[in-house]
Amino acid sequence: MNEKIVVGHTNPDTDSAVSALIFSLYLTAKEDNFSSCIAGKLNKETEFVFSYFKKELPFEITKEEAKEKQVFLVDHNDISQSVACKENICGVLDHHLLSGIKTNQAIFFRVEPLGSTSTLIYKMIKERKIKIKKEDAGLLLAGIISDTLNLNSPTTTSEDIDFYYELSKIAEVDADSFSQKMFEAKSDFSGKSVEDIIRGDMKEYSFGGKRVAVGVAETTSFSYFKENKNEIIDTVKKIKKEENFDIFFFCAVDIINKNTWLFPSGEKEKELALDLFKAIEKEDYFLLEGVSSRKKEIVPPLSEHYEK
Ligand SMILES: [Mn+2]
Repeated sequence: MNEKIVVGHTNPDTDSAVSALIFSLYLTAKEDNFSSCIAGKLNKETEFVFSYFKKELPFEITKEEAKEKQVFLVDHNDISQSVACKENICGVLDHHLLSGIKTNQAIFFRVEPLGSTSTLIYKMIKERKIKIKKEDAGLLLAGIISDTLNLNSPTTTSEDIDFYYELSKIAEVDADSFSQKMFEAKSDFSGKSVEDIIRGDMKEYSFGGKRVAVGVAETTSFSYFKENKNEIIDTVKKIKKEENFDIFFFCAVDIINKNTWLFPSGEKEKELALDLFKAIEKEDYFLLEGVSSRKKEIVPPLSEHYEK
């Protein structure tokens, strides 16, 4: 029997890393031995969360290494964001739009439109009346905080809110001050190149046969992006070319004031920014006022545009 793993999407974020760890424990208790993995290097926010709760990091895995294993996907269901392929997927647990994924066999599949995969995992833990450890509750809380921007994202649901308070109680964590520390860690770009930042949270989609990619950097202030905008513009163009994307946007998101600076990589992207997002054209970038969610506000108009 092949080894079984639980893994989140490539360019892992906090929700995908904590989901892989906690859901591997859930599955191991329920049926079989699962280990947890991450599909790439962690960002500073996620590193902060794991060290805060003194948890060991899931180990990093490549597409090549994953071939030998049975792979349970958490926090994604899109092959273009995965180290898995349709031959070795053994389950999906997620909160994103459906990608039309095809598998070779019947698999466990649960997707709910919640603010985070962490929310869904805690829902399942409650359904089975399992007692959760203090640090594990803290990790799931961090997943909710990260994906819902501390309940401020338009993706936030009533279950996210309820579980946020329940989990912070169990974890004995003051969620507001903890979220501030997470967001400071997230906004620390020191030691990283502009290219690292643009590629750090980049997601790829296939819409109407087009390869569409959207990178996001969440921050508490635009100052880094103001200072580095020329290099950012050159780098988004370079990445689009290197990766052969049909469409590529990079978005800097001010998670405090909920505004997005959209950096288009070409003329087509500029057109889309004006048509689809009603963006306000600035000298070097486009302003999306009141926008903070790739999942709810940036990807759906792109998907609709190319799938129709
Ligand atoms: Mn997520």
